[in-house]
Amino acid sequence: MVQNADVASLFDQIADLLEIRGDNPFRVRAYRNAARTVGEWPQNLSEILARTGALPRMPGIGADLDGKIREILTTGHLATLDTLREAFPPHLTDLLEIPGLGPRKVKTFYEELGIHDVAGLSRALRDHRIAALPGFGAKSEERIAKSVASRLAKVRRYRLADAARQALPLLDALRSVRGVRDAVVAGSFRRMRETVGDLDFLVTSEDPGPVVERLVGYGEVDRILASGPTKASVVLRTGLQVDLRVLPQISFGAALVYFTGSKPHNIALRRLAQEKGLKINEYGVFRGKERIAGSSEESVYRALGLAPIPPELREDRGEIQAAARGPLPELVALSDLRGDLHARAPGTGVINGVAGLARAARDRGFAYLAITGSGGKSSGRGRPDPDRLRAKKKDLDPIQATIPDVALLLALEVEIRADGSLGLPDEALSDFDLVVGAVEDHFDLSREAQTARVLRAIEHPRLNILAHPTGRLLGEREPADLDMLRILRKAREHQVALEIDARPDRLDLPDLYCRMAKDEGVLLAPSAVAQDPEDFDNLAFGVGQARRGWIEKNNVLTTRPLEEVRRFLEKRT
Ligand code: DGT
Ligand code: CA
Ligand code: CA
Repeated sequence: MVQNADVASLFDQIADLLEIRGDNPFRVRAYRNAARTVGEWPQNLSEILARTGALPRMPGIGADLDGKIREILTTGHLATLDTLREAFPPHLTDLLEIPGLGPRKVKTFYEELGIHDVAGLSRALRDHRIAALPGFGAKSEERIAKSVASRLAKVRRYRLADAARQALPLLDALRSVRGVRDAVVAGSFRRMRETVGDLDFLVTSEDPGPVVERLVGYGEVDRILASGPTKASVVLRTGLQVDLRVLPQISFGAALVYFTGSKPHNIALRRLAQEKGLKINEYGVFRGKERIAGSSEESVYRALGLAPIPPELREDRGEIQAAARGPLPELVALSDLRGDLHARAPGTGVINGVAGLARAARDRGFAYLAITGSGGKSSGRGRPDPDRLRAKKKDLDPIQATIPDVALLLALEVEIRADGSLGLPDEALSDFDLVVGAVEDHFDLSREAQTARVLRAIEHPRLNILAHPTGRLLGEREPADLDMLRILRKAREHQVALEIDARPDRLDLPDLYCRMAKDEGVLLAPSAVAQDPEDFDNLAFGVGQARRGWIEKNNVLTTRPLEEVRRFLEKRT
């Protein structure tokens, strides 16, 4: 369901682009005002439209904007914006978020120096090309450089897997303190967001002092920001901040809800409590002075008339309305997975490498594992050699013999070229159990061209899985500009599954697209893309994205038995 904030964001983007283009200021202002009105509107417009067939009358929203809001609510996008975007590079508007940079300066940077994203601006600053621009000079260049640096520092977020590597030993350390009953990492970490800003530890104990001492004395601590009787904040050597709260068992549930967040979810809960004449805070749920819930999370949600809500869903994306109607979907769990369709045989020592991966798969209770030979550009120098890949099939036989409980499939990973053709001739694709296609370059094509490229690849009769569909690299590369709805519909039509690449820097397919995939009936395939046995540990984070996308067991291809997977791969129904 489209949220009011999504509508507001599209209107803001129009205003940004119109401003960069130097459009009529009144028109820009109309979009800005509409963005604010819609963003602050107390009811979900999408729901109102669905229920009543009309939008409420809103100040400053005339017939034209009313039509545009309907267009967004019903189609998920806005043709006016799509047309406008075609005229600009996709990340140009990121520059507007840098303090001190308005549309006029961004326009100058773009037109004079071809700067179209923050990275480009950083390079220009380093080479002192900004100071050389008419009307700028060394002083203003320095000011801009400071803004860029502070913005980059402020938005520094840590990948979920990296945060986990730091959180888990600390969690163990806190759990081992005498008197500690429960210890969890709440916040965005518990919600399995793809990146976290900091770690929020909650510990229950009747004796908080030693818990706080353990944290501030922890070996990885670089500096102590604050330390009190029941709470502390520290920064680890990596720069990651840790917030700790120690509390009595009786309010553990309420504190878990409060500090797991998200903030929008909490705000919505508080509003719901008010409607019911209740009060909710980190200590419990109260009717007047009487405390009616708080020791467990379940008690808190029940007291508000809600089914318990899994942490991954707590983003105010419709979970509260759904929990008021009845139980939430049973989300897919790591233990539901029966295999992985994308593991990588290292170039040399194939036998040892594959055997290690197969044993790791067996230890996880997997029934199948696809080993991927790379046939595209990523195979390195020279032309792809289908014969060499075919030879790998024989390599698998002796390994299969020693590890009979995991069926080893042979997959081919093939590049999707810029025009959407596959990087190997059709004959080469037929000898494999499955074909995994991936975009590996030209991430900056226009939305239209990028979408057409992927659509064409999906139409290829041999393609089974679209790997890391958006190409995002967390903190490094934005997702490619794609019309995901069209891609999902095409994937459904051609029996292609979308991968959730669980590698720490990808987590691609992102949560919102997972949810779209579910709505469109497209199957997902979480994959560790393992090269080493321990890489399979990352599957937990891939499943986290799926859970954030409301994915259930039956939406996932690899929760199915081998025979069903084979039928899917052979494109029989
Ligand atoms: P992060 O750390 O940026 O990845 O995101 P979170 O969600 O972990 O946010 P954080 O660490 O600032 O706070 C943890 C939770 O505490 C947050 O999800 C909700 C709750 N919280 C923090 N500040 C407020 C607030 O002002 N109001 C309410 N209702 N909840 C808050
Ligand atoms: Ca946090
Ligand atoms: Ca925090």
